[in-house]
Amino acid sequence: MKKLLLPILIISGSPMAQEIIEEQRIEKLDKVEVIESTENSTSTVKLLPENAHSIIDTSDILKKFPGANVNRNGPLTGIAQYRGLSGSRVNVQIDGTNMQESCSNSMDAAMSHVPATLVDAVILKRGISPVSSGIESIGGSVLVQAKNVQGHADEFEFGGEASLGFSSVNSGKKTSVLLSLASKTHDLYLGINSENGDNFDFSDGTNFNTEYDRDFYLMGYNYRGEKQHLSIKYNYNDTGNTGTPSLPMDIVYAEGGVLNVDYSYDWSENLSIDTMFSHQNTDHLMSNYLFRNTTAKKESFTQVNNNSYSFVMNTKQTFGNLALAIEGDFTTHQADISNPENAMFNITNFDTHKNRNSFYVELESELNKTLNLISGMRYTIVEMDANDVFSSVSMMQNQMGNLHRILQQRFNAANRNITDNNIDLSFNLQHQLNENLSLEYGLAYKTRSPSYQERYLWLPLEATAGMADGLQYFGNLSLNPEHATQVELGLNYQDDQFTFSPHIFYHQIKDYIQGTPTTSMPAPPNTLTFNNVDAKLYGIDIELSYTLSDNITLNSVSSYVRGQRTDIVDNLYRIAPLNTRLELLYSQKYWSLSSELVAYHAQKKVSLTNKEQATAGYGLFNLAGTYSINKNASLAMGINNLFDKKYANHLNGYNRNNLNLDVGFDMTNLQAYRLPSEGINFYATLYFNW
Ligand SMILES: [Cu+2]
Repeated sequence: MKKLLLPILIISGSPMAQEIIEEQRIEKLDKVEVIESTENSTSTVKLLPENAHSIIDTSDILKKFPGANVNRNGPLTGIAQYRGLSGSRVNVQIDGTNMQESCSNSMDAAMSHVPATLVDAVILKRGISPVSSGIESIGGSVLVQAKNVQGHADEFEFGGEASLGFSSVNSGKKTSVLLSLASKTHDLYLGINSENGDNFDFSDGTNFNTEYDRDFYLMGYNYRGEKQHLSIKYNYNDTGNTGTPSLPMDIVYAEGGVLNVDYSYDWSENLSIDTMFSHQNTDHLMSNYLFRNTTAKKESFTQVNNNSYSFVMNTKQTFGNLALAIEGDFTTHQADISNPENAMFNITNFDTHKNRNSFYVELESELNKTLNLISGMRYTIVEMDANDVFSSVSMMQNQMGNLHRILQQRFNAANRNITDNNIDLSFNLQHQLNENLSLEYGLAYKTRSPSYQERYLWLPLEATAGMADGLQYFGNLSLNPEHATQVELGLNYQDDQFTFSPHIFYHQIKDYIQGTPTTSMPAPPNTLTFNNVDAKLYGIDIELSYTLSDNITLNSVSSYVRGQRTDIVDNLYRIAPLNTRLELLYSQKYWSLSSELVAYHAQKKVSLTNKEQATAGYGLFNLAGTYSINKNASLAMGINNLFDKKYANHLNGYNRNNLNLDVGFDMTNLQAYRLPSEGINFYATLYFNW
């Protein structure tokens, strides 16, 4: 499967590249490296691990990728966005497992699962992801690789690394340790991360409540035989009281993780098999009174349970490299709303399952010396169902009781067992024009089945996978899957001094799932119902790097995406505005300095249907430095938002916390106050390795 990766972008180092990186670490800290891949002559961009030093949440790394961004609902709640699509449209995998969110509002967002200190690499397949990258990948694929180790010596060797970090804007502290015992054939490792922070400051005050508290553990074992590899990994995320001010509730806790077993066997040079099994279980409690002043106390307890499998056969044939695979997953979601002061109050929000079984075939063929084609076809059966629901409110003899009673009866009487038969196709053609210049053409047809929220949200609630638009939604049992036709054209130029890669794309999405004004009755005013509409997204993202001298490099990433409805005149909701990053890096043998300009355009192309408010543009200036103290220790420090600019990131939502006085709150208008982002922040991180 890994052989079929398209141009990928990697932030921080992968274990395979660790040796190369070790050598370059001192000299090229923070440099974006363009490495020629030997596999398909496609370029791979890498940033070194130290680049994550100012980041709390792993998803923030996405802002450095062309075309990518993050919808942030809290300090540990970052939802991946790629080219204007987010949520379940983006296939986020942690160590090869499709990560499931327990929270019906995605507070435990998949990309936030592994803390930045224990992430080895974040890989984004730029452009159209081949069908092999995931079961539903309409909005692209993001892979997070947690840290791992690989020994090289005959005898076991102890190894380890540790980091200690501080950030001033929120008095944030983080500590991480990774210990390993590794040899040529066996590796054992254990990683621990602990972090917490207070509410962050901005120039006019404090953003209440953005505090966070999390511990994270990972452990694993690898076996490398001559023909077979086995790896067993387990991770566990223990998030405590953590704010999500753009959502109606906050995180009381989210506890759970993934067990992943991967086994591969090389039958011969031309045939190998790769099998994977994983299990995930996460429990989560959220409440509307933890950090807020509430008279009507509510809490929601959610659980996710997932088992997934994959069986991939890779063969080398005369006509190319062929991959055949069967994979799938079985997921249950439960969410129950209760009132801690009234034991009689009880609402089944969700009690659903979603089973996906999928088959794909993918072929990588060298058509001639300059043309490389990856073509794939995937067939997926998605089967979903929901159990009967109950609301204690339905027993009340008033208007609210009437609403709950009718909706509950209607839902329980409906057929909720739904099966979708989905087909995905993808073609990626790489054309090497000369030594320095290549063109990429992509064409795909991708499908996504509705999420359990989009299908089964039977009561009008804001349980919408972190949309954070302040609106209540109804699910819809008659939704069709989304179908996207995607076209991509990319140019990659690379010489000793200069790299330049602009990519343009166009997506036409039929049956795009979007909330539209509710027409069914009874319904509270201003409620939306998930519906199939039509949409298109198009844009360009550009990556550029210029080596001015041995010590000075200029790096830049720019992204533009436009999302529109095509059935009516409206814009798509929560789309990143035009943005660019320009970094000037000066590096010496033992230290480096970088200055970065980040500029975001205003976003006025907002969704009227979602009552989305425009945001102003802004520019930020960041400074960073690194110093290698000795062979075993280094220091990274910097200042973000040097001029303490007050700004609102368009993707961070509105304040929903009524105690967040410095930001402002209006109960009658939930879109009244955009959440401000961090003011000036000084941070420092010490690294050790042995
Ligand atoms: Cu939640």
